[in-house]
Amino acid sequence: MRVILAMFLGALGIAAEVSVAEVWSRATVPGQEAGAIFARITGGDVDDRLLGAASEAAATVELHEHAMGQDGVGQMREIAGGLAIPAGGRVDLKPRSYHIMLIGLRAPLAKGATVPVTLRFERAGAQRIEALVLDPWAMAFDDR
Ligand SMILES: [Cu+2]
Repeated sequence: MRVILAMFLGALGIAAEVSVAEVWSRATVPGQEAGAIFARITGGDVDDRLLGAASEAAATVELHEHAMGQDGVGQMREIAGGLAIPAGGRVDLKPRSYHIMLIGLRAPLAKGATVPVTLRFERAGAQRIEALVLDPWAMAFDDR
């Protein structure tokens, strides 16, 4: 079915682009000034790359990855050069892995609210998405 659809779209000259689903974040607790956004990204017909993100919800927005430090403590750092999204592949932004970091939240994130974010892809361009705010301890989109 997937192949047939690809052929059909190909015949129309329409390329399947990157798609983003299950976009979520966590409600903040008092005093918390940073948040993270998670999502499932599915590659399109061609290799692409997530270069960055922007949101009016925070002063600074960065693409982060999680790494284990030499002391065994998890650390976050900015992804240099963006995140590869292979054609037909799937990349999950999830806790303790890749995420979009919101630094300097302009307002607390309340459960049930949505956070607008614009993702910038190398080939697919800008994609506006909305993250659903879940519980502060949520570990996946289904934790509701
Ligand atoms: Cu981070």
